[in-house]
Amino acid sequence: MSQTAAWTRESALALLSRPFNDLIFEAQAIHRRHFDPNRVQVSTLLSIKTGGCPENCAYCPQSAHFDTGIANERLMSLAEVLDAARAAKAAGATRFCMGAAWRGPNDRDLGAVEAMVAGVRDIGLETCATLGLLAPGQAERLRAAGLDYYNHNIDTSESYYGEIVTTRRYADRLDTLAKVRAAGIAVCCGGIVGMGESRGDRADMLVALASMPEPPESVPINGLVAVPGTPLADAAPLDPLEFVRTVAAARIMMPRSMIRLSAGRLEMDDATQALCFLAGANSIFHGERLLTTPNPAVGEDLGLFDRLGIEAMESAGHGG
Ligand code: SAM
Ligand code: DTB
Ligand code: SF4
Repeated sequence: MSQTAAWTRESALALLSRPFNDLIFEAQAIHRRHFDPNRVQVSTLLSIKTGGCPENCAYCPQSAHFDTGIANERLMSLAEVLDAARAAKAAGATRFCMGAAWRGPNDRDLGAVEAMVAGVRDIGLETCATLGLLAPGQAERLRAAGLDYYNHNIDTSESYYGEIVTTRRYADRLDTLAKVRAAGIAVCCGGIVGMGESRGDRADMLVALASMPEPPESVPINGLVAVPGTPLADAAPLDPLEFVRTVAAARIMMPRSMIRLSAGRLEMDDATQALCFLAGANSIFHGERLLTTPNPAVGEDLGLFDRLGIEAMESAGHGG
């Protein structure tokens, strides 16, 4: 089922629908061609600006449109961010990702983020930021400050996007992704599954990612964290095996990208996480908090790595 022709909705859907064992076997075979199967890259997240976001993403606890109990906080200070970065490094992370609940940064806030990026880099961590939509010139500024990766997810298929967000268009996301790429920053782009989308939507999302002029260096696959107060609070949980299928298809369709088993690990048992690594996931978010929601304890992750014979990667490096 390896293919060189461009992926289509039909071929991606056929891939996602293959017998489970065939799908996982192929994903693991492809994974081994490009990566050490027993190494996983570890990133830590920090919410540098929490809550009060003007966008209405139906999954997000930080949107000002929903009452989720998350207060609108100010941008963190440089010293607080650097303390958190040092702690993340000490806990074994190689990349530090700073997230802000903005539609996009204004120029003054961007100045503060530039200082954070430079400081985190000096600590010896790869830098990543996720700040929303970027205006012309902002990606270049971030690159000049030393930003290695920019996270900006397409989240779902283009046709399902309007069910999830109405304050911006799918095309706006693609526009920012193009700006990030043009500025020479590595792209981290993926999506969320379990939002009531169909397997066809998951196929479309993976095709969109795999068909970018250059596929993203990192592809986070998030399981929806259903947060009370958000419109998706009562979304029916996705079959864990369907999550594993999505990871496997991402690995096959983007053989050289890092596939990140992202949000939703707390809701997964260890065997499901192990299947995700077998299916080609080779990156996780490490640390007890994602942005606002909990993530497995550091000790639990290290214990799982130990049981699976997995070691944390030193550094993925650019393009890896
Ligand atoms: N505001 C910026 C933006 O939207 O790009 C950056 C922060 S935003 C929280 C980053 C990503 O987190 C979103 O694109 C989405 O994929 C993911 N995310 C947010 N809430 C989530 C949830 N409840 N479950 C899973 N993923 C979530
Ligand atoms: C990504 O794809 N997932 C991360 C990161 N990129 C920024 C965020 C997950 C957020 C989960 C909900 C929360 O903790 O607020
Ligand atoms: Fe705002 Fe990002 Fe949350 Fe959407 S996902 S509401 S843009 S913080």
